[in-house]
Amino acid sequence: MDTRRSFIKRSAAFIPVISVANSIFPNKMMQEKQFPVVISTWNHGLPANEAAWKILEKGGWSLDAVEAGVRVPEADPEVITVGYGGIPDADGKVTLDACIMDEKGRAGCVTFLESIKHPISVARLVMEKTPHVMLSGDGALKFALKNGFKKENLLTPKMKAEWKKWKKEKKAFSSKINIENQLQDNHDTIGMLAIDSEGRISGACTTSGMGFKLHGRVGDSPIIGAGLFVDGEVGGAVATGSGELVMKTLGSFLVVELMRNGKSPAEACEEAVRRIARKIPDYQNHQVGFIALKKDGEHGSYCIQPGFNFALKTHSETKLVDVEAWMKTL
Ligand code: SD4
Repeated sequence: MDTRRSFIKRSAAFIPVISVANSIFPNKMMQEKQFPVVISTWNHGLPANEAAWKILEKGGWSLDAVEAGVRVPEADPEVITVGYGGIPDADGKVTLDACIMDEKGRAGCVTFLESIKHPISVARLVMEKTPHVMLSGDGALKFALKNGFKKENLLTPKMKAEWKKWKKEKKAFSSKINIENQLQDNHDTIGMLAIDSEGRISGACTTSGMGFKLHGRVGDSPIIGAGLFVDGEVGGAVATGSGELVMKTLGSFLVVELMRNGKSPAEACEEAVRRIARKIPDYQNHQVGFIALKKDGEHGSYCIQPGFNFALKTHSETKLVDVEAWMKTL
């Protein structure tokens, strides 16, 4: 039977164990509540997050989760801005950009890659199997084929017809993207950030880029610091929208640095959009959206034009979040 004395004795032994555990794992309690967490850009982020979640909920690594997540829109021909079925360039070729980064700051990218359905997995192999960060064009294709990837035709009949129509109309090349397209179709580049149950953050970004771009054009999405940046000590950010604006301001790196200096993810994204608005004269003709995730699980976003959203998944929530826009505040 429990006497008061024996109870106090057992409790006294238990209390130091808890406080020692809390001092060794100061974020443990918080992590159990908030992690895992995954966020990704646009409506197509919802099914992508589900694929990532399958890995995260089993205690898997965020790097595996973000790769598996973004492979979903890469393989989906209905998503016309990523991977298979993506809008071709001015020459009628589907050329893909992707990058991936983990909590240790390891990074891999591919740019201007043709005929490979899953550029994100090639980017991961660049990171893991080469001393380099980026492979491009024919070199990236050669590397992919050497590592077991299969050549596939990524131009769907639907996109071939769109390209023919575009050529016939002889529309001038335009660098304005997302505004009309986004409002009609509401889908675009996929960027994803995830923190696993051990608090490790990773990110991935993959796209077919701007529709009908000049052959050889590479956007921000595969550029570390522009389309994606992850620092395991701080958090991560990804961008979507007109890559030229993001590259000129090194947007994702900026968002992470602003978080390092104390801004919340939402404040950091807003500041990066304000930077674009200050530096780039015709920014009003473009869309750019950032999403950011701090290493404690706090997330936020901001964009130029209304219409951008992101998908969120945690233990307690699965939802799309509409993002506040700079143009609404003018
Ligand atoms: C690019 N940033 O190639 C990509 C395209 C994109 O939302 O994200 N669209 O410029």
